[in-house]
Amino acid sequence: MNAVPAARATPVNGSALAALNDWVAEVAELTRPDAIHWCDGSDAEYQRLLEAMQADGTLLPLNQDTHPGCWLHRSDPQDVARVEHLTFVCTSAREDAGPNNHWMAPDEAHAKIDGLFDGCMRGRTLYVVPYCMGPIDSPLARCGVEITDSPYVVANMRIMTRMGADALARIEREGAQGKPFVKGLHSTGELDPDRRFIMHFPEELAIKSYGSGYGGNALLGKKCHALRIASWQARQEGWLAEHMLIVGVENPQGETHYIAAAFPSACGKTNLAMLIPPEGYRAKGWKVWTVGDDIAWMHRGEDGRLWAINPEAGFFGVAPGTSAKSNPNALASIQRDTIFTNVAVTADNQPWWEGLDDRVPAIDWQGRPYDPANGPAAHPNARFTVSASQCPTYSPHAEDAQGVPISAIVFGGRRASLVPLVFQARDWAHGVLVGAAMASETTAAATGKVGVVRRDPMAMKPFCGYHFGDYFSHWLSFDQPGSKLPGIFHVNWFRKDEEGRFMWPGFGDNMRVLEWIIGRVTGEAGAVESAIGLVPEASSLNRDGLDLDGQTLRSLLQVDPAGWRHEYKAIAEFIGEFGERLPGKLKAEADRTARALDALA
Ligand code: OXD
Ligand code: MN
Repeated sequence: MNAVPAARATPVNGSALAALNDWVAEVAELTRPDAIHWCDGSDAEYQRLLEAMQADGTLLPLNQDTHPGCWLHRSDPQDVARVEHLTFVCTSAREDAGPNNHWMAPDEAHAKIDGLFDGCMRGRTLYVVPYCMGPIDSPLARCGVEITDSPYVVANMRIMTRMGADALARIEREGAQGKPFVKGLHSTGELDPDRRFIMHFPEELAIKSYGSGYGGNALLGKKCHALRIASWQARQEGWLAEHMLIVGVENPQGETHYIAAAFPSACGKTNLAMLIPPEGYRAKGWKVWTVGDDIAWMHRGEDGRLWAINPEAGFFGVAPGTSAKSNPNALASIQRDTIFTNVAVTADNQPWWEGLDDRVPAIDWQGRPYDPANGPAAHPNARFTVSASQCPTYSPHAEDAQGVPISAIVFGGRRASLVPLVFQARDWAHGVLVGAAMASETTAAATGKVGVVRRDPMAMKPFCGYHFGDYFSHWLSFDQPGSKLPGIFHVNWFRKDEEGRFMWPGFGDNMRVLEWIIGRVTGEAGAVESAIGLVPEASSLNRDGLDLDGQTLRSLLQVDPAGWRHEYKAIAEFIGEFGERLPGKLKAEADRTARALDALA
């Protein structure tokens, strides 16, 4: 592994809870709450929180006949997505954060954000939220404590993590062994975009977030801990914290292969994780099992394979576009006990969003009577928060302490042109290049312009807590004697024709691509070599029942050398930005592919 600065973590000699108590007291001294509540994670506590939020209008009950236990939260209209431009990685040395992160010196960052926290919880309750990322008994799981003044955040954390007394007990146990927990401090502040920061201090295993109540900015277990801080820890300790879904594909012989797939935010990870195979596959006995839809923590097992857990306990999924066609399992999951954020409602108070069905909503996400002149009824980044256990295809192995073995890693993005439906990397090093070179059109999951192609290595651009050059070296370091590494693939469901229509049907039909991927790792499926990797022959994809003509399928699998020469120039320029920290091996892989493309000119 690469040499990295040692962590300055919470001192937990003696009782970890003493360290926790001291920190809570210190935060209370700074933020001046009216009350302090230590969350135990019980049902009774959750019910009391819901009632209090209903009483003050933070949550509105939805139609309880059709959607029992479902609630609507309307966020501040200026607080609807992650804010990458206000997200900082604060390492002692600027270089360690890399050109891929906004950086601030730790002292300056603490001073700036502590100034905002000063007195901010007056009149509010400070909640102490102990949580565990990953199955509570898993050696791969990690704990944290979030201090927040938002009951909405507490309720979401209860769904998204293992929160409460069990996590606190684990924190105490691990403290006695000298293992630190991640400290996250959050306040919604005034929800003023000009007084908003999401700061990470990986060397201290600490997070401070001020001024937003929204998703990845505020539920600190998710992006802040399980990706930005965990990616830093993973590098130190020799594992991987990735922006990946985990899905199990069971064949008619009853063997299950697990696939981890990295797509940028709002590019269909939840849909792929919950895929329902086409009728012909179901009839033969193929099944799909959902382990996770957003984050994977992967460790090398004693058998040399990569084993993965989903550190989350719930789904914080994008609602718009979720329908009986795109994701029936998600729809079934969110019929009860779900918190909806920024969706519209129908006249009979059911949650509604664009793409759900052809009903006309009555009230938009801001609580106004629906008027198409005001834009979409649901915010394009409207979300549902739901326990993973409510998903009909939740894997019986999702809670396994050792995780599940990964057979294939898939990278992908939204690319309207050029990038084929699927190709396979030649080997691990080439696969790391394929991941590093990923690009995708931006979506509404983060504030900023939508639909612009940007490089998003391994879908981690907004989430890697350190220098991308070091991150690529870390990935390469897994290729060691004795490793039985997964095959690496790239997919693109989003190619468009000249009229701007999607060429590939997607959703359930993506199963055909997954079958080819599994066939490649088991040695059963054929492929042809191309300059960018191995592609299927059109005949090696199962077309039974597929509503797609042969010509379109062939063009989806074609590699256009001229277009790719251009792409590889852009890739060389992009990876060049990582300067001296770019591993030579990655540059050599890129040069090799560029030369192969030149030879075709
Ligand atoms: C998410 C995101 O919420 O990636 O998962 O933005
Ligand atoms: Mn995500």
